[in-house]
Amino acid sequence: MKVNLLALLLLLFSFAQAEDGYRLWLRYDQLKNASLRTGYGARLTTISLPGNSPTLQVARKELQMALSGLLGKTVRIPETRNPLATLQIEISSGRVSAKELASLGEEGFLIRSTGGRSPLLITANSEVGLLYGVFHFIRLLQTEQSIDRLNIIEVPQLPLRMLNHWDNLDRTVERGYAGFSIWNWHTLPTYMDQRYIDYARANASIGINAVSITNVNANATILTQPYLQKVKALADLFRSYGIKVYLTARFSAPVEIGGLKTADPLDPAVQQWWKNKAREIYALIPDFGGFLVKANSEGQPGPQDYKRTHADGANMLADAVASFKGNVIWRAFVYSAEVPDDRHKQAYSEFLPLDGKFRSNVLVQVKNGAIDFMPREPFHPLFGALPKTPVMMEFQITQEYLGQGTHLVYLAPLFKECLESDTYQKGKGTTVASTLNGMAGVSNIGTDINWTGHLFGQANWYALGRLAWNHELSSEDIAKEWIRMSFSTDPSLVSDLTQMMLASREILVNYMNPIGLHHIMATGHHYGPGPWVSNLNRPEWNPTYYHRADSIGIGFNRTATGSDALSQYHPDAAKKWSDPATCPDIDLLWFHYLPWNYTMKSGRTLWNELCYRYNLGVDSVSWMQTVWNRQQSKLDAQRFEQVKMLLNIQHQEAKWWRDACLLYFQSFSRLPIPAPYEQPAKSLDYYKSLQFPYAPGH
Ligand code: GCW
Repeated sequence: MKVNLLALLLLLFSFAQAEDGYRLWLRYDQLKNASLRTGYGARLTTISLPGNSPTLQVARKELQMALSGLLGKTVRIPETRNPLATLQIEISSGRVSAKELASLGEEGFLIRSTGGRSPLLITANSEVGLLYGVFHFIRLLQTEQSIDRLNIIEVPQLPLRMLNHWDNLDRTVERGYAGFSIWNWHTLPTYMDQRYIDYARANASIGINAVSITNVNANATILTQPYLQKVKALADLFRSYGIKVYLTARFSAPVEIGGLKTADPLDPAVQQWWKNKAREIYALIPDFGGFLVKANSEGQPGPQDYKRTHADGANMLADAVASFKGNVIWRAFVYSAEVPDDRHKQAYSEFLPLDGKFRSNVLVQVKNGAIDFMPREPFHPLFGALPKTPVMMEFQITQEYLGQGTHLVYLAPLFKECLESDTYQKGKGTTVASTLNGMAGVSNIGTDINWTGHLFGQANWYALGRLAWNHELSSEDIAKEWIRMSFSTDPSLVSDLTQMMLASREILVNYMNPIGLHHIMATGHHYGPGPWVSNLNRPEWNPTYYHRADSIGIGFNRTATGSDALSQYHPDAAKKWSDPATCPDIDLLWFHYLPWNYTMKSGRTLWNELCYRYNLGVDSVSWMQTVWNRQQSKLDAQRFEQVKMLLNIQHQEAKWWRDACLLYFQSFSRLPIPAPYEQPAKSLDYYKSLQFPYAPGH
């Protein structure tokens, strides 16, 4: 009787709990498969944890929450060591050889079970390693894996796995499409929102170990004492989850908040100011990660204001944090209005001569491509080209150029495409991934109840963490994990949603930027198409700079007869791109200017291929709608409806992209949109007239 009552209560509870997406992938609803549940339950009767430190308390709580939810039973995890426990969680367990333990390093873990009645073991060399092991173990249960005969060794491939928030102190988020910043600076440090805890749990569950919480377009106020107290409160909380806090440093802070006349990095007073500032920060936050810096880029102050180099600037900050073991992450996203060179080439030209000139605690953070987080970009030529400098990858999780808050686009294939690209810098097989020391993702998180606005944005946060941990995971496996944890393990649902996610990025490329077109978004907010824009002050802010369409053809010639950006790549990497005949279609107009009647590999002319791709993109969104709709019965109403409505928007916007771009390019090609395709609904003037003064994220 008692048992039935409990079951009833649990059932009522699960109905009452709206599926609003807040729980992310850490949903711990009771497993539907009863025999699996009993099996797990029998295997997990008592758990032993090696203490009660803050990190172990986090692990204990998570296990209790997960097991009571998934298995529907309360598992007590007493503080005292229990040698008879069925799940033994131990630091540097004696049951594992010294050699194996050594292989786990600081953050890795091992999960082992020999089957039968022998206890399960999770071990690591550190508490945070144990925490990662616990989250991994919970994931096994959530995704309904067998826990008999486990022998898992997981070691992160990159030491720095990071989120970069572009959050302003007024709580707006640059390029944020999920509400306001989750950092409530006004109520910090006294009020600690539950969100901070759930944010840390989510990050720890995917191995994120560093977060930079302020916009790279930085505000010096964050470095003042009242704000540092607020940052300390967050850092104190995140510490138990293995997460270090970084701040963005405004290069002119010594002038703005320090009262100095200059921020020249070679000026001793400036150097001293930063040393004092670092000391002040480390007194509050002993494990402060360090500074992330955008300097001399898009109007931000920097060392070049004083005729110094990026290395001079980075090294000054690096010296200030070095004795505290802090890092300086210096962004390579630079291009200058004064330099007439192809924007594609500028970061490389600027940073190549600086290789070997940075202090050892400087990391240079490079965007995945040389332009700016486009739906598709060839990898940045700086990867592998700075052998003496630790390099971080910067991906953009927030979908500034990929449909913002309303398009379903799974980004793991984009991330993987870059990570697996061959730079050839140290011979064949020098993948981009192999050249990295860390990976950062520009966050897509905000105050929306489901964190990311679009529910599927959660998958991109998840994928970034998983790939930073292990870039060899496949996009498919990551999608499947996420779907199983976020929705259900139903095989047809998993298969349908996986297919949809895997195809989604290419679908967007087709209706937005096919055949290597890029940066033809409306300017400023970057929402919607704007290939016609040509009136902005700086040439490289105009879409016309990038597509170069005229009556003869379209595309950016980056070969030796054009800007020669190709010469910045290793010749073996550049080879396939240099000739239109061998250049893959996906990159064709990125590297080549070609006539409208150029014959593509498909046999279609370039113009017809454009028409084909744009229409394929639109039709594929209809296909996504069909896939989603046919899984309705397997999905909860709230999340089903939300994604359904967003897919409707995506479909309309895909048509908008197609019609606006084809009409505009047609004004040059003077060729018809072939008959089988839907003709544009409105005139080019109509699309040009659309204004979005309050588009988000700007
Ligand atoms: O993609 C561009 C964005 C800017 C951003 C910049 C950068 C933070 O449009 O909003 O500024 O990149 O990465 O610095």
